[in-house]
Amino acid sequence: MMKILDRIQASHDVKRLDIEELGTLCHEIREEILSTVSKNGGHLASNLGVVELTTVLHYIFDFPMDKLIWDVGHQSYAHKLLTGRKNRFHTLRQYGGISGFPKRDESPYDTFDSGHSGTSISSALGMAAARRLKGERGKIIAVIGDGSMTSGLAFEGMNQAGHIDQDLIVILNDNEMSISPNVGALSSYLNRLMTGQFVNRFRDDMKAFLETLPGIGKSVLRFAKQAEESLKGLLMPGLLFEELGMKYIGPIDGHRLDYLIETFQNVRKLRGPILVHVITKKGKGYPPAERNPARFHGVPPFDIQTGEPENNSEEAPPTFTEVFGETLCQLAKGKKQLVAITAAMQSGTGLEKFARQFPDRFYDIGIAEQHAVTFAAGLALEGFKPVVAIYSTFLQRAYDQVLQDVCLQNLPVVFALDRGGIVGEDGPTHHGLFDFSYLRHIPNLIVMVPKDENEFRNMIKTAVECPLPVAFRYPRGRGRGGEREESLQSIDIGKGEVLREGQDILIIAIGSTVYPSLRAAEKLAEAGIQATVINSRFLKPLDGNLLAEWAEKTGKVMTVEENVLQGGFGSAILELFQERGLFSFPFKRLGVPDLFVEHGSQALLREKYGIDEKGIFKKAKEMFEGGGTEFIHAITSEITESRVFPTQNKIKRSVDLKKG
Ligand SMILES: Cc1ncc(C[n+]2csc(CCOP(=O)(O)OP(=O)(O)O)c2C)c(N)n1
Repeated sequence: MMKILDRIQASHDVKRLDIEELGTLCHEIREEILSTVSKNGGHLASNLGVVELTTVLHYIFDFPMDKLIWDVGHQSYAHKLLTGRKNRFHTLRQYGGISGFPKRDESPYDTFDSGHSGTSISSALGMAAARRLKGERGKIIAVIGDGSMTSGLAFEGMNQAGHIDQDLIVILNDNEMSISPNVGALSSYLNRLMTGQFVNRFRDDMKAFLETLPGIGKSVLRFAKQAEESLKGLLMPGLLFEELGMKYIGPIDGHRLDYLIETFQNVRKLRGPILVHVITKKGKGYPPAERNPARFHGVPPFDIQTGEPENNSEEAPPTFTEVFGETLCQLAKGKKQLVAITAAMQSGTGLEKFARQFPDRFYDIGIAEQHAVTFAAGLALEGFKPVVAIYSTFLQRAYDQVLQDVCLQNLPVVFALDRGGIVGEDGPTHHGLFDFSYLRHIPNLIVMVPKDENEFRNMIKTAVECPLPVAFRYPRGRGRGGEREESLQSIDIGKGEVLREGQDILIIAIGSTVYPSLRAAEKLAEAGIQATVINSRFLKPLDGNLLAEWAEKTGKVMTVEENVLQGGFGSAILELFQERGLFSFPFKRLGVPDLFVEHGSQALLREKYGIDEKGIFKKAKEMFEGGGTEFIHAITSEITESRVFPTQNKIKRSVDLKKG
């Protein structure tokens, strides 16, 4: 039998349904999400929680004339299914398939590309302001979770929203969870609203007051009672939001279609900034996710019956994240000043064990990366050794704090940058491809990049013992396995290592590109080309003498990095050679070109951008065979190539944009 979902192309199809059909539609959406995410991986629990809310928004509002903005966007699957993407939904998060986040170039119903928390209110407010300036009609709606509401940006948006009095509907999707249980004062406040402490007190006060009014009191009371179920909370104060200048409506059961419909029918008629507080259950409808919403926040493919991940081999090497978490616990035992900080990513950054073992020295500060860094600066000033564990992409938020509050004051804060490089299916908002470029130029900061687990463990020790600001950056995924060296050794700051010697070409690699470079060198040897491979280990400071020595010995240099080429590792080596007056050899940089990398598996994307073993081999061979062919940066080329020209003080510019 044809499903209702198969007939839905857009909001106007949803509007034709009656309440029973809407219920069936919700059921079908859940099945579709569950089935697809179990195969492709993705954000399961958040999506299951907003099925009714999404369906009702499409039932009440007129998208895309009205605009719907999803904060983070990880919960937009139902929205995608209701807006013409059902047939492509099986390609979710796969290379060339539909994205796991809203994408404007994917659909006119996707209003704002998101992926990072807290952007919905500001972007919605901007659109609302634009509508007013243009004299256009239409509602602007931002849906934001209680976790994302803890980010400073959300409050900056609300602060302005209440002040400029634009028409704006903010829906607070409160499931009491960020990825882990939500934290902080805002979370406690919402919890009190939800459990009705405010509501009951207000209701009692209001009732007593109305009853004292002769004549009108009783009829108003009757009306208030009738309105209560559908307009639950219209009379109830969300004081915080009211004080910020927004009308507060709620809390409303986000799984009751009838309540949601009546509420939004009324909300639609209201003007000014409004906050609708909707209560949902993360993982709703799939018992394993309801029981453990944190584990099902973002999942790899799993078995629907058991909820267990596929390919869950006990023998698989540990992930870099796990190695980080374990090593930090090991170090924290002997170092009382060591504290760990996460911005709402306790499990994502591998800090669960640390939180259990050292609860007094663990801080989950909410989705507030800027605060995390400056908070760490304060701790460091008082003699502590804060380790801020953060995904590379999210530290982008706190660039100024790293520079200004930590490095300018030379404070010994450690930055553990997880998910450096290509992260895979989460795509452009989540790849950690800019950190080499945004950290390399900051004075006082040391940046280390491990090639494998043992080196990583030693780097963590080195960082924790270092009296300066240090960052180490590691990739998403598993390490190489192999024997674990139990005792930890400090690494000499700024020392690289020669892993293989050969006279024909020098390959300088860093982090995740070291082993592929070594494998490529083996293949090159089979083709009669002898490569030296240096593991730089440090992005900063560089081992200038070692690199210069081998550049001169081999006469051809190639750098390989999993970062954008602009301002990255290869650029650093070019600068180093320029400073040392080394101009007399061909130079090639491999890395990610000047574009935003799409979503897809890590392996596929590394291959596409030529930074896997195959790509390194191919380019090194070409370079060896092509000898001194001169190329200069081609903006449109996939791989930027450059040559250092043999003029001592002047870099001659070639206009030849021929590709290699
Ligand atoms: C700036 C930033 N930091 C961290 C994250 C990682 N992250 C993705 S979703 C999420 C939790 C969001 O919680 P909430 O907004 O309540 O949505 P829910 O998943 O509970 O529906 C976090 C921390 C992010 N996307 N952006």
